[in-house]
Amino acid sequence: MPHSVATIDAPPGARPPDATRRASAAGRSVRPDPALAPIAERLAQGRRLTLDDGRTLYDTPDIWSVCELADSVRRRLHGDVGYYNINRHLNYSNVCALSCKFCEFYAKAGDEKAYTRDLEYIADQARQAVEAGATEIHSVGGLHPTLPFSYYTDLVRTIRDTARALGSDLHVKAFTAVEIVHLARIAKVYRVDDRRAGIRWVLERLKEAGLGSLPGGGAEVFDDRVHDEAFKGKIRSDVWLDVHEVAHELGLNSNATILYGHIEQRAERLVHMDMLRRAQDKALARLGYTPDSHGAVTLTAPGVRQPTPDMTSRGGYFQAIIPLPFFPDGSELEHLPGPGGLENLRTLAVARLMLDNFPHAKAFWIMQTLPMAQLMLQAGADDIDGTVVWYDITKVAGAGTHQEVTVPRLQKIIRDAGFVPVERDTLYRRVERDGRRWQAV
Ligand code: V47
Repeated sequence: MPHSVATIDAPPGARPPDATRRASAAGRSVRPDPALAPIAERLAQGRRLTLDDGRTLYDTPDIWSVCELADSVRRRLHGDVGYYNINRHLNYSNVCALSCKFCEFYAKAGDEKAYTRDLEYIADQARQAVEAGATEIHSVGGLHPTLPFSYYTDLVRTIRDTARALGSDLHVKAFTAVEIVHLARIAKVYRVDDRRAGIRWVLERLKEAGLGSLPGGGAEVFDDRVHDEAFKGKIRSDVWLDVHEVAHELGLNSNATILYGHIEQRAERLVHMDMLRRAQDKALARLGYTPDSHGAVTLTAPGVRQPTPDMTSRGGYFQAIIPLPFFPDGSELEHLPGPGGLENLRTLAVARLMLDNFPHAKAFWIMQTLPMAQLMLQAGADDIDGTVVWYDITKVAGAGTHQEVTVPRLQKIIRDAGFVPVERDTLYRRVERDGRRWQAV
């Protein structure tokens, strides 16, 4: 087996032999690709990768070395641990004022497939979640044109109260950034000239009702061209980032996604990743981390202490980057092929390497599939999400919304990939349990 670039020993700037360069130029796979040597060196020193490095990681035919580099970073952070959780997704309504071209989920009021869950349904889901030992409910929906603001605070309160009445608790991770802005509009507190005030008002009330964190959805690709072509009407990147920053200021953790493999270019994905890591630099500085002279805080350098939930008294932060591969079926962009397996693997690995200040990289098995999530555990991912149960936003061919996987299966998937399965809660604390009773340690 060729020498790993992750432990590359070529001197900096060493030129590859002619034959190797010729093979590289011809696009044949050469392992290790010498173009990756300076990147390996920067990673070994815990330095931030540039956008040019990102381009090299995407362009090299040596995808396995890219995965190996990402794996070495994830092992530095998480050793041989592979995380999963026991959760339940709850899509409260698919009725949406928007009609994003990539989305197959939305319906218009009155459509046959339109639904909006009442509080009784939500309480029942919470009850079932507690009975299954879940620690989290992940709830998102469309931008419903007429539901009042109180529906959303009631949704959160209902989940928490139902769980407590059963002697347990459920972390509510709910509402993407675009939903938060929609709620501010519904509550008539959104002002374009001071949007943060309205966002803050909404988040404070949701937090009071028991909201625990924000999911990473709705980020799509932070690029105006892609926005205008594929999801015009949705908030732009500056507003998405504002929502997460205000959430962090209020001590709420959040995640971030990137929806790739449709009309965007790889270069636009890299800019998206760069914008996310700059936003995380700010969040980590709020927690007391010292930025370098360029304002960067790097968590993947050897020996750096990772942020922990007890720090959220000072502010929240992004926990996980979750690359989401585009599912064309049923969307207005159905004619596009969607990303292939190697592109999914590479994008996960590149995201792990570029987002040096995100503690976790998640391979969301529902969209990646379980076999791909297993490969991704070896290519930078440390988390594959959870039991899920119901999921309506994307469905693999032929499957309905019941997309559940059991805990033993999740554990086996992780173990067979060479990692030790560890149950986590939403904030990545380890979970100890006795049947359906659990506590985070
Ligand atoms: O916001 C919509 C995306 C997201 C399609 O934070 C699509 O832990 C692919 O954000 N093909 C929702 N993707 C999912 C999401 C998520 C999932 C798991 C965990 C977490 C977390 C967050 O799904 C949407 C949108 O970006 N999406 N349509 C599609 N056709």
